[in-house]
Amino acid sequence: MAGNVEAPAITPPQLDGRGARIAIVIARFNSAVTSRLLTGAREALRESGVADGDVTEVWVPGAFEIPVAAKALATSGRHDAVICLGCVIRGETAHFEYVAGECARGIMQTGLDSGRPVAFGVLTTENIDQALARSVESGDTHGHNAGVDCAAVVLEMLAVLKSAS
Ligand code: INI
Repeated sequence: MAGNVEAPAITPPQLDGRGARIAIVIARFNSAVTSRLLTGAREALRESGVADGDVTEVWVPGAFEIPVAAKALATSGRHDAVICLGCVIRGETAHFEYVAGECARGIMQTGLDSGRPVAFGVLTTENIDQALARSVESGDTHGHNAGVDCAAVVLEMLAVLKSAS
């Protein structure tokens, strides 16, 4: 119908993670937040059937360092997909723009260069409260956890890339 701007209904895919080998890069900077993202991602992967032994964790100093580690993991041949977790809080300086922007650019480039799913689970917020609301612990119904989202994203994209190849 002309002028109809209603979005089409989207059926969430059944995510079967059995056999998927997933690497997770986590920034230590703001680790009170990033460790919560990690817990969310790991729990969601487990719920989708990914074996704990098929998940590899790699910690890096800050969000700026995520892309180089993600690229090494994505091109190693040992992992099917990479989840990138970090937290950049604006604060008072322009440093935020450089760290957040270059991190995002590098993560996207890693996905394009490697041809593998690389999920962007780097929070970019004005303050710590916003970051905590996007990294809630399981059972907390206020807010969400971007690590959980990333687990679903890489499994869906693995299925997408499989059907496209
Ligand atoms: N790294 C982060 O992950 N989050 C931040 O909020 C942050 N701030 O605010 O500066 C940050 N900086 C460190 C950066 O990621 C690098 O580790 C550092 O510049 C060394 O390369």
